[in-house]
Amino acid sequence: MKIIHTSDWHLGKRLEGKSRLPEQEQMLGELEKVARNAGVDAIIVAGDVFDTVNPPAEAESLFYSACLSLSRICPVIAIAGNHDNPERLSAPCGIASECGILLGGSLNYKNVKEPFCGGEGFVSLKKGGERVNMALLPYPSLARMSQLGYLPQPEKSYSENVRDWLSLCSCGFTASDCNITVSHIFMSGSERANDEAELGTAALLPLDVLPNAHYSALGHVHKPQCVSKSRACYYSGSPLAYSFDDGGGKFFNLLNTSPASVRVEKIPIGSGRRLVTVTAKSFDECMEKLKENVGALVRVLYDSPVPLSSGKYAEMRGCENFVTLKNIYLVPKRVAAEKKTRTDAELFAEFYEAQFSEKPSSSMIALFNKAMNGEKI
Ligand SMILES: [Mn+2]
Repeated sequence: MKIIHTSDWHLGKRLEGKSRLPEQEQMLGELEKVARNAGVDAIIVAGDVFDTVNPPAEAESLFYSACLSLSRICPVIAIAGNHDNPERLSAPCGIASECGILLGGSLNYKNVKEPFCGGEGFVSLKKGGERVNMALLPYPSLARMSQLGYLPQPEKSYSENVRDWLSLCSCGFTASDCNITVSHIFMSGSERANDEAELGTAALLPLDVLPNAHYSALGHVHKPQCVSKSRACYYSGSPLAYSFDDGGGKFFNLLNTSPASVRVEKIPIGSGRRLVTVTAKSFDECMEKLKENVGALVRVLYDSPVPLSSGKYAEMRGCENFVTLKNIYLVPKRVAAEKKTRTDAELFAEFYEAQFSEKPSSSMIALFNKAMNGEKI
């Protein structure tokens, strides 16, 4: 069978207030095309479907319409990540199951409909003589598992509890078929982007929490990677770059399964804008670099002692691809020390001159001194 593994869509996510929904829509269109062209038999979304537990309606609308389009090609399986509300994700499971969509927010898959068959913690799919078993564990925080009735054993560590929950989910694994673990967890040995803030407080887990499977389809870390070849443990990564540090390629993992084995192929994703960081020493240079990077989303590191006027900053914000500006100019220590020995009026005069290219008038300085003294002006 052919199965696509993807995760961390974060539908509804904004970058410093900038909507990524058009790119997310484009990416889902691309996924549909890949699935159709490759003749895919199932699509796995390993958590963080949405960016927040209370996603905006436009993100939900995109998810359900994409699921419906994808379900016309093959069954879709999505589990909850730490960013999803598991109950909310699986709330429409009745309607979804009519369309061959499985929304996994719990461990109960006993009543799933065709084409799935399942039990506690697992589902299976059949095609011809081939069967693929999937152990499905949504983001297993202690609180969430307790809510589902899977109480952690207090005498055991968190890792040991996760191992137990995963082993429960793997009870549908069979020796003669292909077995896949699907979860949203943080494996030790995985490499993440520096400013990847999505990972929250999830604890690092050792590889041996994973049951023996032919492939582990994980979500959580946004950088695509194979954590362990021998244990076939993979993060598909997010399909779009969501942090400025995340500069690598983006992929859908295409699994070619046969009884008791999986071959992995990475399908590059063309959708989505690049996230670019530029450094500029003047306003003009900022504008130049923004022009050079039309199409990307740009973070400007501003390295100048001359502050930007509010008018110029507004002009910069007016550029469609501008995301954020960070002042990185370091006041030399000597200057900082000198500033301490000068009066407020002297510092004001210097600032005024830098802003308006002329010295402040004596009446302006008098006004400044009055204001500093708390006098009425
Ligand atoms: Mn995520």
